[in-house]
Amino acid sequence: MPVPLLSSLYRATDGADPLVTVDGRSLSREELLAAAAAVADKVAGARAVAVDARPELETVVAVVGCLLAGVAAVPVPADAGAVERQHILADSGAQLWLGEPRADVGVPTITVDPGARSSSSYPQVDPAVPAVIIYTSGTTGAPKGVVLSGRAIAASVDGLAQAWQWSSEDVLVHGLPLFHIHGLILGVLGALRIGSPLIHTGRPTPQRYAAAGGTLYFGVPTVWSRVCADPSSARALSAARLLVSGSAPLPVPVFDELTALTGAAPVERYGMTETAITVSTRADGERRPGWVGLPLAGVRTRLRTESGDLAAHDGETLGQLEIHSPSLFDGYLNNPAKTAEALTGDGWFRTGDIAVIDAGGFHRIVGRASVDLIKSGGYRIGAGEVEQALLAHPAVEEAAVIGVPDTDLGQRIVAYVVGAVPEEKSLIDFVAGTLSIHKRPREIRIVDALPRNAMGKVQKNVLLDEQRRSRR
Ligand code: MLC
Ligand code: AMP
Repeated sequence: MPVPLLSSLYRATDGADPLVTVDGRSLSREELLAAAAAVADKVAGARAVAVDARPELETVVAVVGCLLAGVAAVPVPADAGAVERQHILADSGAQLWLGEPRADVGVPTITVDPGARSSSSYPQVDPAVPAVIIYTSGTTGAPKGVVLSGRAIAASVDGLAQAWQWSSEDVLVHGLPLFHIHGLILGVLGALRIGSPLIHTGRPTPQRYAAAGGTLYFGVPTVWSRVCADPSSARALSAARLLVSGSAPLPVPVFDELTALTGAAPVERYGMTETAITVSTRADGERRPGWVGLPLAGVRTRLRTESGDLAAHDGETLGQLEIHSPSLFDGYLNNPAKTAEALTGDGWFRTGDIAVIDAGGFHRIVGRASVDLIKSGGYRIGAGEVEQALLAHPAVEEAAVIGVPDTDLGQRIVAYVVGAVPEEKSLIDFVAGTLSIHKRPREIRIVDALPRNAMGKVQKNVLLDEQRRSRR
């Protein structure tokens, strides 16, 4: 009999100690189970349910309720604009909206009450059924729904528990968004599987991290670089057992500074929505700046060169990273063609990341194969979706979007636009309001024409070169 995904919820513990705290509001194990059962009572029988995934206790109760009932939870980004929200609702076929009522949501709404209690008990859910559907960006088009089973999530969390010696003795702290795998899958479902109390800080600010007093901390590199910029908060984290970075490359200077300020090197781990977390450095192993470590238990990795051959694991030869893992997704929802494209004939996932692997099995992520997949603040953003959003503005005739290196965000979205655009800010707000706030360009450059090659294709390298020159 497999262990239920949220196994710690079924482990009798004494007392009313908080198991989950979000922005100062807490629930004990028993309270969470009973509040989530009240949600399960209302959603049972649905196929998929949308969750308004704000950084609030309600989101945790809603997602756990869906999992109890065996209903796929579809977290909707808290900062989603109208077009993105409608796309997720329509594409996922969500039958209910768990959240505050909204005029633009056409399915029945159920408000979530963390104070509700139900004594219903639910049979163990088949680990093969979809547990969550998370929308993530590709290079072009609207975000795709990544279907993750309970089995895949459990495999990734168990691999990390082993690598990090993550146990119920840990207190996990983070303040990451609750609509991606980092904050939601690892940061909430992971904690509930392991049984380590979670303190979600509402926002991932250095001061809130410092005040939380945990043993295990999660952050994206932008969070860690902001922690380093606040040395007294950074020093307060020296009492923690592990600081973990992921979702984007941790710059070596940030790794070094964090090590100097806290007295311990951060642990880095690598993952993707489609694969969950697959590679990590170990609590008791080497932590090498710029490298993300070894495959988790059950994970196999390989590199493929441009010519299609397998690349040597010699620490130097670059290749596209492919992954075989029990934590792989079940496919993109409603999109068998894209699913087939993403997998090799023998069932390995093509990550689209360029990497090297050394003879000892250590991995270094060198970059993305495509310039059109941007990582900004740890968020994955497709250049194509931002370009489409810009083109929907009546004043925009042409648009090209690039990710420019940025010390705070890793990459910053810059949009080159042709058209009689009234002012930059209105265009930025337009994208923030249709797509989502975190996908807005940080800078708009209005130009007479975009550089194109003989085939008419925009030469993004020319734009990137121009940015490089202007930063010198
Ligand atoms: C700014 N704001 C606007 C706006 N411009 N609001 C409306 N319209 C506009 N035009 C407001 C925002 O609402 C927000 O308000 C505030 O300005 C700050 O927004 P921001 O500048 O975008 O936030 P920022 O400080 O840059 O955020 C940094 C960050 C964030 C690190 C906190 O990028 C973040 O949370 N990143 C984590 C992403 C993540 O979890 N990725 C994991 C993907 S999974 P207010 O009031 O709300 O503050 C993955 C796999 C793996 O990658 O391996 O893990
Ligand atoms: P997402 O789809 O949002 O889950 O983003 C996955 C992508 O984030 C990967 O394909 C990588 O490009 C990037 N990523 C995640 N973790 C790391 C890491 N530790 N180092 C470098 N890149 C990372």
